[in-house]
Amino acid sequence: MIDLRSDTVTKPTPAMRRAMAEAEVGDDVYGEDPTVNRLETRAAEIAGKEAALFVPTGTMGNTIAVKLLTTHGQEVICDARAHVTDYELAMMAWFSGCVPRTVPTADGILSWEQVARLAKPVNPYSAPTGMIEIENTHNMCGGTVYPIETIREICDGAHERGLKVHMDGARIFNAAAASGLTVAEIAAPADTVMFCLSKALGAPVGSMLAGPAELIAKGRLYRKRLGGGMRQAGVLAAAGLVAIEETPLKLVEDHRNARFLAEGLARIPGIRIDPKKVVTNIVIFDAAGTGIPTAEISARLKQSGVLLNPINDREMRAVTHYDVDRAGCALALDALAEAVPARAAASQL
Ligand code: TLP
Repeated sequence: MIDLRSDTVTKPTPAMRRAMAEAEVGDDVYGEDPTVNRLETRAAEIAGKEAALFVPTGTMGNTIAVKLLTTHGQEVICDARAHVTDYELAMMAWFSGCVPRTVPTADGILSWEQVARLAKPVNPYSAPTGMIEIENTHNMCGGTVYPIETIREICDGAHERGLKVHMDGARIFNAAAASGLTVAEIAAPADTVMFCLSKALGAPVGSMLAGPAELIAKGRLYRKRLGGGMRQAGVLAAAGLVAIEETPLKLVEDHRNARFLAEGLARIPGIRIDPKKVVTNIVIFDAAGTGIPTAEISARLKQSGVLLNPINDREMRAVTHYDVDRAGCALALDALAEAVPARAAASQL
């Protein structure tokens, strides 16, 4: 199977499996797992923050960040297709008592002007703004990367008004590979940053939440409340350590494969995509012009050994990662061209 549904589907590499088997462990709820401690120290260093917390999932990392940076009854300003509002089971409401104030954007990138217009102080009518959430890279907008100046403008503006900023950097290493900046440079203006070990980096489990030491210490208690107090988690952290040291160097290859896919897709009648906009590992394309429902395209592809998910009736998403190489991408394109015959596309034009 050529699995392009997500970069969450990667299997641990032999080096990760070896590290997991050999990991030194202890009880992490007592703070005694040396491998988890090592991962947290290293993650903080890479993110350029005082401390970091190992959490089982990106959703838990974002959930804890919102809790740390807001109080009940506040608004969280985010892009309209942000993961934190669309794919996290309303955790900001459930756990933190906050509501999202969503902003429609062309490519998932907020601007300070948009945020400034919506940010509200305490008043007798509306929910005051608590924090701004920025997603970098932006998943559902096709892996778009925030320009560093925009991040700085949003964070500076927010801080001047006493607002906090959390960066959902699930794929911040892809943003770093695409921009030539370090993860620390990208995350510096934000108060907290979450990044995933289990997405593009390929670890089997885990994400990191990084920020000021005092906040992260508090975050540790929220992690426990959410059922995330893991015990001999060093077996998982060991794979995470391999992932943060070894995989970032390979991400440019995933980005090249994503561009290759996008260019091939643009040649298939009925499919719409601008390959120039594909700068990281996520390829989102509009298949409405094929006249075939996206769920049906997905089903046809599966029969040819290619897994690729619809996002909605029009759009589909392909995500590249280290378990699919260039030849795999070429096969996926052949399967797609076969799944949407030109005459079906032509009948819709
Ligand atoms: N994204 C998953 C799905 O949930 C859509 C994927 O396949 O891409 N932030 C961003 C930007 C994400 O893309 C994801 C996962 C998360 C947070 C949550 O991470 P997990 O799945 O570890 O809770």
